[in-house]
Amino acid sequence: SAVEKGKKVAAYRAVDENITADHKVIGIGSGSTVVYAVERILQRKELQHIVYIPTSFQSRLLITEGGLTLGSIEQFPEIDVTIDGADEVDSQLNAIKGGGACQFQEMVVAKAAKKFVMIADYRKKSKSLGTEWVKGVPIEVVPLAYKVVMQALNSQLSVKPQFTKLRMAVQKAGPVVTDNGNFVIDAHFGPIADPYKLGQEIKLLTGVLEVGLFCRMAEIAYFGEEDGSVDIWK
Ligand code: DER
Repeated sequence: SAVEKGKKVAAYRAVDENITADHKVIGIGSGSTVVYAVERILQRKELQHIVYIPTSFQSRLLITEGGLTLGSIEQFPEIDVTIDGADEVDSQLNAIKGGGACQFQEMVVAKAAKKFVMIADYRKKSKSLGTEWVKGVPIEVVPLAYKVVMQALNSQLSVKPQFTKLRMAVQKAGPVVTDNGNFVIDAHFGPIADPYKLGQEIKLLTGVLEVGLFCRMAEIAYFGEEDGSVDIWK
């Protein structure tokens, strides 16, 4: 499909332009686009010696099933480059992430990297966060606090959410449980004028572990187009 083709060309270009044989530690994000990044890494023999750091159980599987060297962020707290997907990206390279409920480990691994690179298909390009991705900003919360966080989201922020929803699992009864044993609340605000400020406000609410707003972090973003070309934002 055009979307899969877009994911692939973006991922391949990002790997080819950002990972070299002299890198020692690379962070691997989560989701479906990053699968193509690992596919490209596996095609390049000179990248096989590098240690790869996961951002989720899914990401860990990608690394181990590819036969790549798996490392932990505890062993390698300094990362050369982290490559990850995104749910929506604005022209300042602010992003909504967490569609796959992995944003806590993704944030740790992205922040530990000297260079953070995002890859996506054309659907993720946005003029303002909250206009293309309308499922809500993913917020990872400690389970016992999810109700009080929900209340705080609806009463203590400078902007009111249009909805706040506890993310329910599809093939498991009850809520989605993250790799860290937590819940996810999706809060939709409509177009977000100041994603950085909103992210900071939400992060301060008691019970919140991490917010899926990755602002002022990425150095470059690759978007695969339907015609197989790649649009690069930096
Ligand atoms: O959940 C996440 O943060 C993923 O990186 C997600 O944002 C991208 O998933 P996709 O590559 O399957 O669109």
